[in-house]
Amino acid sequence: MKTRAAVATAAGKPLEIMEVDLEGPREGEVLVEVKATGICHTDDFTLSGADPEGLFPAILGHEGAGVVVDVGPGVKSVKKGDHVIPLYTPECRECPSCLSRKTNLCTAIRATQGQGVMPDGTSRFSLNGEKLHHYMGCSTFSNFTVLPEIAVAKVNPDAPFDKICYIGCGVTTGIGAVINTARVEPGATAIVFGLGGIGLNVIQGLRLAGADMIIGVDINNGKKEWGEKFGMTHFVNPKEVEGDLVPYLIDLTKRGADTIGGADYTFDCTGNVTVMRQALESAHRGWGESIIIGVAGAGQEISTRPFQLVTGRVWKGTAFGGARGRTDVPKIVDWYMDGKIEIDPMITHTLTLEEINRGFELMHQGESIRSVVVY
Ligand code: NAD
Ligand code: 022
Ligand code: ZN
Repeated sequence: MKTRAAVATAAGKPLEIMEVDLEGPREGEVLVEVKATGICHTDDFTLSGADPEGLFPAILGHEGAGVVVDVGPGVKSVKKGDHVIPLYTPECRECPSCLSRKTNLCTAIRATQGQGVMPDGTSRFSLNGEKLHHYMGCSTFSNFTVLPEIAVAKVNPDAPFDKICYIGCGVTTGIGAVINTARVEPGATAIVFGLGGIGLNVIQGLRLAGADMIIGVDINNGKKEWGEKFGMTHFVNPKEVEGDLVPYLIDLTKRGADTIGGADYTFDCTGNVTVMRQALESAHRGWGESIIIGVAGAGQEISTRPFQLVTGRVWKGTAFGGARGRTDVPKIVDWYMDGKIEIDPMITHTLTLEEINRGFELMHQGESIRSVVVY
């Protein structure tokens, strides 16, 4: 079949909207009509050429929602008409990682996904007979896409596509980091570094978990109002702090009889390795945990003095918020439908596929929290 897609033809070039060829689903695969897709930082990282693993030409996009329109042989868990969210972190429930219960990083199709092809080693997308790469196993910048059955989460059909697509990455990453990775308890203190599309979801996750003190840190004062909307209790702009940021934050988190200070949980949502160090060092001595969510540039390194860990701070990271996609994503959609979490105000721009490059510009300019393309 033919489908309309935004194609990444080469690194550093704007996406080109065109008709491409798409083969139907093979064994264990499903054909999905993508109804909406978010534009996320990783799409930009790859398109820019900064991603050493980026492949071209490719169909990017990994934050979508749509409807199953066809299934290949052997598919049992979904059927035509089901509403689904594609998963860049699949959940096979059979590999050693899934069975371990210790990680969400399913390994069933990991190698081929990184090579931009389906699990059988081939691509379903082509243009004039030339192969186009899949991206993060999703390729949601195409109106129709083919996905492995284990890489779709079946969700409530009443949920609006143009909002729940964000659950395909940003919402689940932020909320999941709080619930699954940090396992924040009621009454906790927390610091969130970077109040963008991820950090705001960490903040609403902290509110949901019952955290008492939720400190947001951002170099952009415009983010104060945004943080407050989702549960932030204190705002700090590092550029306006006299002296060093870490001692300032440690002092701010001193409560009652605790004269040591430091937060129970801190989250990096910037991808900046200097900020990651500040986040670790502003965690409480003896038990504070710091969670890295931000993705740093290729080859970047983090550092701290080992004494920071010897004295009980814990450094952790999280991918897709530690969420097991087929199990957890439908629950987050239900939380949205039940009004337990908010998504609508974070979607600041809705675009057509033809306008997709403007979505990337808005992200560069820091104008958007999230831009969503509706097909
Ligand atoms: P964003 O650009 O919307 O937000 C980043 C925020 O950080 C901005 O508000 C910016 O002003 C602020 N900031 C920049 N430098 C800062 C500094 N020195 N101190 C404090 N604040 C600073 O980005 P986003 O969409 O929220 O994504 C954040 C990061 O999360 C990215 O690196 C992205 O790739 C990553 N991410 C990771 C996962 C995962 O599974 N681990 C999933 C999705 C996104
Ligand atoms: C999504 N991300 C950032 C913004 N939006 C993002 C990027 C990478 C990962 C997670 C989220 C990530 C963390 C750890 C891994 N990845 C490796 C997982 C593994 O090896 O099992 C990651 C993922 C997918 C891909 C590359 C890296 C890919 O499909 N190319 C989950
Ligand atoms: Zn993403």
